[in-house]
Amino acid sequence: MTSLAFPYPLYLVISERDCKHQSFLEVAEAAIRGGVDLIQLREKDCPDEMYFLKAERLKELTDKYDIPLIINDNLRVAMEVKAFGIHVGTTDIPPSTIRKAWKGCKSLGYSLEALDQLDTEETQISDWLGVSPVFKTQTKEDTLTEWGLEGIRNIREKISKPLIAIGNMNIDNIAAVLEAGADSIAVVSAICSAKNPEKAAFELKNEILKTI
Ligand code: TZP
Ligand code: MG
Repeated sequence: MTSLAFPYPLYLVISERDCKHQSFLEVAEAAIRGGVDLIQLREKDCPDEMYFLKAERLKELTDKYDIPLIINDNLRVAMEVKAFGIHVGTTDIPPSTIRKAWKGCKSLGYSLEALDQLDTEETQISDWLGVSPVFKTQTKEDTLTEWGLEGIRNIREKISKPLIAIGNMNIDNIAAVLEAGADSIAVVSAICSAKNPEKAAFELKNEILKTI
């Protein structure tokens, strides 16, 4: 039984580029209807003005459904759209800088790429950790550690912060990943590449609810 330390068990990470069959806003809305609990907008190589416009449109949608919006790696955009929070990786703006600059940040996520990060101040002041990646994925190839189930168990023993599992999460491995100690399942392609994102989200959520 996994605790709901992080009450968003199905976490969609979305970008325009990763949405194969519909616009990112259509995918986001379908995914929310299917049961996604939180959305992170993750645009890479996107000028601030364009990032802001996408975030603003997505924020309107997430507000309509009362779903939290997280912005990946752009503090200015996150603050301007009054997002729920931000997610950063180890080579992005450090969590300590975000805490100082953005008092309104309600949720600060940090990618965990190596065990020696666990003892750092940056990890300690973050609200939750992205276990990144759990399994090898074509969606993001510049990764360091493929944690696997053993990696999740190991991290779980060492830290009580919410763990968000990301990297090739799909209907076949969700149960094992939650049982290993993850609190939330984050997906890109399992929803963004699906012909029917609402159905994909619904099935993923069902699988999660059977396990937690
Ligand atoms: N961070 C670690 S893996 C990953 C990110 C953003 C991509 C996950 O994509 P997918 O398609 O769910 O494997
Ligand atoms: Mg980064």
